Amino acid sequence: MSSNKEVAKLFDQMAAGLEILGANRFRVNAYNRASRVIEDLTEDVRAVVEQDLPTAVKRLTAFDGIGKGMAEKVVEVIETGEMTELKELLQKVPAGVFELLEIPGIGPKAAKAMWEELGIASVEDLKATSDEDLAKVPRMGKKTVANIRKAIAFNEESGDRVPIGLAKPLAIEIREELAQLDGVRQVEYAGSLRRGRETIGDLDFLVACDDSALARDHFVSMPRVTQVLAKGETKSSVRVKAGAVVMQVDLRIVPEAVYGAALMYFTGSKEHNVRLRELAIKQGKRLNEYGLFSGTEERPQDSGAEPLAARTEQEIYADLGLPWVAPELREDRGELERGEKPLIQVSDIRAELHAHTTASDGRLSIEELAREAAGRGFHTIAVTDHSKSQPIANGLTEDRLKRHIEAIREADEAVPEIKILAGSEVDILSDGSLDYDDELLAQLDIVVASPHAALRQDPATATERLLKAIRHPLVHIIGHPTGRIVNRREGLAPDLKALIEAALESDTALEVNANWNRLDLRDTHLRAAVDAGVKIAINTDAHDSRHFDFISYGVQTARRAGMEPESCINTWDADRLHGWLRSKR
Ligand code: DGT
Ligand code: CA
Ligand code: CA
Ligand code: ZN
Repeated sequence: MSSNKEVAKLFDQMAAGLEILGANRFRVNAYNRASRVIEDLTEDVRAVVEQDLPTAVKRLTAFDGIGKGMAEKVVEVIETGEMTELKELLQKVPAGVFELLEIPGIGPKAAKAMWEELGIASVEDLKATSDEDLAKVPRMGKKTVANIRKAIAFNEESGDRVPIGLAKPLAIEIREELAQLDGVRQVEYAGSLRRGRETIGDLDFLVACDDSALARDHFVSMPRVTQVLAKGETKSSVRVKAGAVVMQVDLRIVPEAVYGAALMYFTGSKEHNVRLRELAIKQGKRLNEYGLFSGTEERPQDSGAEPLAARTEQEIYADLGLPWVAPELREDRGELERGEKPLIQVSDIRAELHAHTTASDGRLSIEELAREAAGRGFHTIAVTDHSKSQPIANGLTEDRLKRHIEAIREADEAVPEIKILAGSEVDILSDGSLDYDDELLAQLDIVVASPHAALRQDPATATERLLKAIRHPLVHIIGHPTGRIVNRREGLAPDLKALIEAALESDTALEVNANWNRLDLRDTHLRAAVDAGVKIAINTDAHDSRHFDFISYGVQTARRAGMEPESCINTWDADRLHGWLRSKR
């Protein structure tokens, strides 16, 4: 995590705290603005400060939105790791009141009101407060109270699980660190991360090495470790903190000869392991984390039995008469009967069909976006900026879109390596109508229709809304169909079966939005769509060049759904893809 984000967070907290204490608007705004500016800086704020301390304040004030006072605080934070003023503020406002702000729908004003009027100083307090009492808080209607209750329940359900997009980069760093140690022969993360789940409880590392003491000692003293939970012969556990991410990390050191068996066991899922063990027993064998053994005696390794297979996962699956099962499929959802059908992989993806430019809220120009996509070996990139009902995202009015189409046509000439499609991510309004009229939509090569607002509709209304968009003859793809945000917003809960039927009938594709905050459709819903034969698009929704990397999260979600490349329109060659797009014109 960049230090920009960490520093910005402190300023954010400061602003919220001041607001809770009823401080002057201008002061609150100064912190809010500084937080936003720092978070959006393209330079690393730490590097800016450390480049030359005596002139740091002066150079920081050159950034729009950072005055002298804020600049001094930035320098203090970078130099000392803390902000004195924030520490003082934390003496006055209980930490639990800040916790309230984590609940969607509760801002500083509401937190302040609840704290002052009812003495609510933690989420626990809030839970214990009756609806009647809560409704006594100024500007707190019945509906707000109901929404807060829902948000609390949702937060509890998602618990402390970390989104895969935050857990995976951390895991990759830890893996690199362990791999570099002398004598390490094998190292891999197992568990839910290897299976590609959308959120991760803890990280599970496996190491086979010559010097287990060295690996263990290094593991518990890695830079991000904040607490050592266990340090034992075969298993060690630590808590790490990297930016805003706090996770438990387990390390198991195993002999190389049984590495495959251990990797298989600790990759899970538990349910998949149970199935495999049942299968082994039917075959007169015993499977555990030390290998696959003949005979059904428990813990055969204790009596010195040699396993039939243990070194690699492949050998073990083969001995059970199975092809190797991709980790993403190991959820006991029929994977043992799947056979050798191909599973989609990142290298199959040849087109990006949902991306934004500076015309709306993206950071790249049309040409920059096209060159980025071409550099990734794609034959097609669709420019799909936001439509007019998204003013925060600088959505395009009809006139702007018409000019944008012309600019896209020109860019297409200028960048011959790739086909640039003129498109739109058009809003599906709350009643299912689209944000542009048909005449304008018909001029576009590709239409991605997505819900962005009114995401708390009841399921029946949401279903009608999405059905209308799916059946619209000019729509190719439904973008992030539910609008959910992992761990933060549930989004729409439409009747998926109805959507799938309609998508099949009207030949409309459903999207897997690969941004790890979305992963929408989610794996289980996607599986139903794939099984029914619906066309699927996997798009990164890129707003910047690095967002193209999100594709791996989308593809992993698709693999969890058992998707073959064929189902995904982004894998098709240019002729086939363009032909299908034209069939809706
Ligand atoms: P998480 O951490 O909640 O995201 O999910 P996992 O799947 O990583 O679960 P975790 O960390 O508790 O354990 C890692 C793997 O170890 C799990 O997927 C399967 C295996 N495992 C752990 N405990 C058991 C167990 O009691 N029985 C079996 N069969 N497998 C287990
Ligand atoms: Ca785990
Ligand atoms: Ca674990
Ligand atoms: Zn988008």
